[in-house]
Parts: sequence; structure tokens; C-alpha cells
Amino acid sequence: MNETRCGLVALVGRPNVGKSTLLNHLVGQKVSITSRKPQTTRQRLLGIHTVDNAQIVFVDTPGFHQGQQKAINRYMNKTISNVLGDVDVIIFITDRLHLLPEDEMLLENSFRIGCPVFLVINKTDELADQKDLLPFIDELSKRFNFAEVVPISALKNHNTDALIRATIAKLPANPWLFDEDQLTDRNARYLAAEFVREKITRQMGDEVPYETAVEIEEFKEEKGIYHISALILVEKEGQKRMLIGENGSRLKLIGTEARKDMERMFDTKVMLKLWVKVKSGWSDDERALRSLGYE
Ligand SMILES: Nc1nc2c(ncn2[C@@H]2O[C@H](COP(=O)(O)OP(=O)(O)OP(=O)(O)O)[C@@H](O)[C@H]2O)c(=O)[nH]1
Ligand SMILES: [Mg+2]
Repeated sequence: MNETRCGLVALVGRPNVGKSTLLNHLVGQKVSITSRKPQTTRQRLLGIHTVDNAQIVFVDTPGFHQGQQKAINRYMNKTISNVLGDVDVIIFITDRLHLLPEDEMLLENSFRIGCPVFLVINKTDELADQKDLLPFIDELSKRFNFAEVVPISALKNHNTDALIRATIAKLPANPWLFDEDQLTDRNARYLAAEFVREKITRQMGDEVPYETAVEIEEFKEEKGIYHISALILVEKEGQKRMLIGENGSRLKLIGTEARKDMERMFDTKVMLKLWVKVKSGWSDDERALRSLGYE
């Protein structure tokens, strides 16, 4: 067998450009939650793709944003700069054909690292004419020295193979960091909590998701069945009422959807119980964040 290659590859970009959708396609399984709402991903998560002699360790990051100043938002931006410190390739993702101030900042920080930086233009399925890409690519390539430029559609899985090939070409010769069948560094408890948070984000109006955290209180296996109990923390009493819904209908729907994802991921039957509790101020309280696992 050839010499093994392995490296860390960061996926960075503004909120909502499709980083987690892309990660899931690259890994071939949903390990990172996604939604139409910005700031869905809160913590760094690895997605591992092993093929032939190469292991690509993709790092999904929270969307880089400016403006919000709560502890949770600061934590999310800090996560990105920590990740950038030790990666072998940076994949910068955008979903529109001009740069916003956040993009400029992120690009400057990325090029400062010194590793190859790829430009990935996502959501090409939404373009009226693929030719519109060219002037944007031209202009950006004059300003920045991208190692690769790859237009893709993460959703439709277009051109993601080209991205994988280009990435492998930049990986250093290294022993693999993970077993070849491992897909993520996160454990089952973490994924279970995230699946619940995804359903809340997808099913609730704008305010609730940002003020929600999910904590797994019980996770045990009995006769091949996983018994999982999750506590949903919200900031306000009204949010609790909305989440529970009339006669518990909303919470039930969230639970059913989350359970299906868990059963797919863990490949076993799951009994899921959900609880909702008001804990005001958790999202702006450093200690509360730590106790929820945002380290
Ligand atoms: N049309 C289209 N939509 C896409 C594509 N990729 C992602 N999306 C959608 O864009 C939205 C955001 O996707 P995410 O993967 O959650 O984006 P993200 O960059 O991880 O967002 P944050 O975690 O909030 O930073 C979702 O509704 C996706 O379905 C694509 O190639 N085409
Ligand atoms: Mg994400």
C-alpha cells in the first residue's frame, strides 16, 4: 500500500452558507445538524472521510458572524479561530457572488495561517446561469491566491467528488488519526442532543432556536433498545409553552423526528423522552455554557 496521508481540513464561512450540509455529504452520513436558519452549528465537530490511502478529517465550524455579543456568540467565533490554528487545508465557503465584510475578515485570517486555502462557491443549483460564476472567480483570484476554486452544490451533491480529490492532493503524508470506519469524533450522547436541537431549529419560529440548549440526562441500553432522556433548556416561559404546543403536540413532533434520526444513526430502536425547562440567562452565562459542554 502507498504511504498514508492524513490531515485536518477546516470548513469555514458565514452562517448558513452550507458548511454542515457539505460536511454530511463528504462523510456520507448526517453527523452535523443543518437548517435554514443561520448559526445552527455551535461547536467544532469532525467528519471523517477515509478512502484508499487517505483520511480527510473535516472540521465543521460555527458560521463566522459579527454583531451579536452574547457569551454563546463569542464562544462560536472563538471556536473558529482556535480551529484555524492547526489545520492543513482551509476550505472557505460562500453562497453568493460577492463578498460581505465577514467574508473579507475570514479570508484575511485564513490566508494568514499559511496553508492552502480553497474557494468553494456553494449552492450553484440556485444560479440562473453558471456563467455568472466566472467574473466573481476572476475578481477574487486576482485578490487572493487560492490553491483551488471549486463551485459545488452541497445539497445536490454536485462536484463534491472534485473537491475531495483536490483536498486529498494537499494532504501531508501522515498516519491516520482515526479508524477507517469512524465518521465523527463526537459520541452518541452529543449526536442525540444535536438531533433534538435540529428539530427545534427546523420547526420553531425565529427566536426560540437561538435560546435553546439540549442536555442528555439519561442514555442507556437495555435489551438492544436505547433509552434516551433529553432536557431542553429555554430562556423564557413563553418559549416553553411554544415548544410544548397545544396538548404537547409540538414537542411530540420534535421527539418523533429526532428519534428517527437517532435510530438511523445508532442502527437500533430508541425510546426518547423530552422535557422542557426554563433557565433564564444560560446563553449569556459563561459558567452555564461550560456546564452544557460549550468548552
Ligand atoms: N439550494 C441549496 N441550498 C443549500 C445548499 N447547501 C446547503 N443549502 C441549504 O442552506 C441552509 C444552510 O445549510 P447549513 O449546512 O446548515 O449551513 P451552515 O453553513 O452549516 O450554517 P451554520 O451552521 O449556521 O453556520 C440549509 O437550508 C441547507 O439545506 C446547496 O448546495 N443548494
Ligand atoms: Mg453548520
